[in-house]
Amino acid sequence: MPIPNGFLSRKDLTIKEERYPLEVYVCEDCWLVQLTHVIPAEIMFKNYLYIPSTSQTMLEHFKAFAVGLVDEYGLKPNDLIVDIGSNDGTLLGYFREQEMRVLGVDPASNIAQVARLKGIDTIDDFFTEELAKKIDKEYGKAKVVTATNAVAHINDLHGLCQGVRLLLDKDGMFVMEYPYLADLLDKNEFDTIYHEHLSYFAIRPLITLFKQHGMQIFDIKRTPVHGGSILVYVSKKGSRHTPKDTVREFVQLELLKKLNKKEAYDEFARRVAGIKRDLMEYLKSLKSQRKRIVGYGAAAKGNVLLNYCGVTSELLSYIVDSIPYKQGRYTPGTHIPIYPEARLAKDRPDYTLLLAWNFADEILKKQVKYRENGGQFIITIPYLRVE
Ligand code: DWN
Repeated sequence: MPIPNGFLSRKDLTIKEERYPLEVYVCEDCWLVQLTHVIPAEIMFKNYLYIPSTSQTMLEHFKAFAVGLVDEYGLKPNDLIVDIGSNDGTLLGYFREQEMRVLGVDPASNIAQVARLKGIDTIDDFFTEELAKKIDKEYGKAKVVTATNAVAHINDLHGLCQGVRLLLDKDGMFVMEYPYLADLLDKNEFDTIYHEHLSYFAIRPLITLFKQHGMQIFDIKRTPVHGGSILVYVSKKGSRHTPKDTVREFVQLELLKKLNKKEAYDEFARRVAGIKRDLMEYLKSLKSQRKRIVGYGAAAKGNVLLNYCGVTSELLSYIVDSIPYKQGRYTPGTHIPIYPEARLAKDRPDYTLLLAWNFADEILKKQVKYRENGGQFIITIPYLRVE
């Protein structure tokens, strides 16, 4: 598999692309689902093309996240909030609006610059125990450390825990948000398995991990973003935060779903093979009827689906996407050109394969005209359907 966010410019098309094994394993001791082949983080994250703030859904989500946390835990003006994987500072911007002191940490130098231009102090480096010591010295203890869609990207989970523990004040909390493994399996979200995501977390393996570092999960909340995510609240042992019933409820849910049994993962693999077969049969049948098919959303997960299923520009003539960085480039491995979204209503292809299925509501609302003129969306997750 090529790097999932490794979009190519036209001149790159002739250069041989690096490909890497993409194999996902489950540990039959602690049941952590994880990749075995780790691409060096510098290759994937130093110059990064993904920004969440082009999606209204994510802007609303981050605002609710920040306002909710300040209200629920009575955070005070000037409390320090550190965001790991802070990207363009969108989430921290909402904390700053509530007079919190904010600091971003993100290795993507190109996007850290965007955050700084918005006045969000950002360190463009990987979060490690060493960096946590420097932050503690320069900024003091953090009331909250957040990490939205970031922990799964980190290879050294023990270093992360040590750094967070060191940086948090005694009653501080670490709030991590990530796509929930139970939803990934239930909804066949196989395309979210790619090199940026080294771990696919259920709650039980995280309880084991945090316990090794004198920390505990004290609350868990569900959120629908990215195909079903959870917010996990972690504190130091002995802090004022005591575990709520939600922790026990999620552990029971996972045992009920047999996430500690090998069959759950073998059945998932069988369902994924079925989706690949059905999608390719369907696209090829449309092509044989001379239908025009394009893609929508040059998402990292979209690149996984395209490369895994073998969808190339033979089947999809182009993909539209809202992110300026991606327009004018080509998808990794499949070399499909990417254009601005406006092309869809103008060009009116017969079918559009929705690669960014996690934003289906927002995108289908945006493309009412295309659909009123007979355009149809093909959606593959959780099962193949046309809308
Ligand atoms: O964990 C990660 C997730 C959270 O985001 C990162 N490792 C990488 C990234 O994955 P992704 O690229 O699959 O993310 P998105 O945000 O699901 O990608 C959506 C794509 O769709 C973006 O390229 C933007 C595009 N889009 C669009 O063209 N029109 C999105 C919306 C909402 C739209 O209206």
